[in-house]
Order: sequence, then structure tokens, then C-alpha cells
Amino acid sequence: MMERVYIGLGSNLATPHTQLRSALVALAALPHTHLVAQSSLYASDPLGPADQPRYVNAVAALDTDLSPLALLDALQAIELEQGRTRKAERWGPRTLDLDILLFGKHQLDEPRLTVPHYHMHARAFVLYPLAEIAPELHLPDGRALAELLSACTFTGLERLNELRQN
Ligand code: PH2
Ligand code: MG
Ligand code: MG
Repeated sequence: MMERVYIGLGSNLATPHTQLRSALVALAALPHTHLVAQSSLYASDPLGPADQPRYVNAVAALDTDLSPLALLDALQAIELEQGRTRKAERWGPRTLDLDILLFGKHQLDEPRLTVPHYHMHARAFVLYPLAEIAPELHLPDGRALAELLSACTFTGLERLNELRQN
């Protein structure tokens, strides 16, 4: 059965907006998957260590027949393809981060994958792009995205236009 999945995209190294554009092309090419929608790109202040560049973030909606772990494998392959290296530093800089935010109405708590994504309900750089493509969304626990948004400020976030993407 096709599931509607939301992916958070983030980058703060190696021309971030280019990283996100390539990642969207790669997502659109995944097997058994359709890219349904993509948000604008947003510049965002780094969450975590402050001595790193600003991020560019976006959210994409996919319909997929892949299982959650098969999709995770595919996303990690795209991250590696785009030069991702795993460093010890938590929340450190990265060329590309692809996070499964939501997988249909599933709630998963497995060693490799927690869905909904841990902190999505409080992150402006996730909630605002998500609301752009799915304003009526509800989380699996019933909370409305609109309600989460109203508790989360736009501070530190900047929607990028087509001409100024970095
Ligand atoms: N991702 C992180 C850590 N901090 N900050 C912003 N602004 N955007 C991110 O995507 C991000 C972050 C770890 O995944
Ligand atoms: Mg992340
Ligand atoms: Mg990640």
C-alpha cells in the first residue's frame, strides 16, 4: 500500500541549496516512489553548536511502496552519494541530512528509526516548510500541525526566493 511520507531535508556545507536541489532530484528517482510536493527552501539558524554555518532546510512529500527501513536505506545512500560523513559531534555540520519525519500514520520505535521524528513538533525549520505543503496535516497522535505551529516562532528562519538561494 502506498503511504504518504514527509522527508525533512537539511544542509549547511558545500553550497546547501545545491545539495537540496540534487537531493530532490534523487528523491524523485527513487523506485516505487513518487515525489508529490516540495516546499520552498528556507535559511535557518543552526540548532545545536552555534559555530557552524546557517542551514538550508525544506520538506518533501512522497508516496511510496517502500517499507520504512527500505526508505531509510535509500535516504542514507543519497546522503552518502552527496558526501555525507558521520562525525562524532551531535548536531554538527553536514552536506546533506534526509530525515523521515512522518510515515503515514505509523509510529515506529526501532533501533535505526523513530517516527515521527524526535523533535519535529518543536522545530520551526521543519514545521513551516511542512505547513507549506500540508497545512491540514495531523500527527499520528492526533495533534494538528496548525496547533504545533502556533506554539513555534518563525524566529531564525527565512524563506528564500528563487534568486537568492544561499
Ligand atoms: N539539523 C541538525 C542540527 N541542527 N539546524 C538547522 N537549522 N537545520 C537542521 O536541519 C539541523 C540543525 C541535525 O540533523
Ligand atoms: Mg536531522
Ligand atoms: Mg538525520
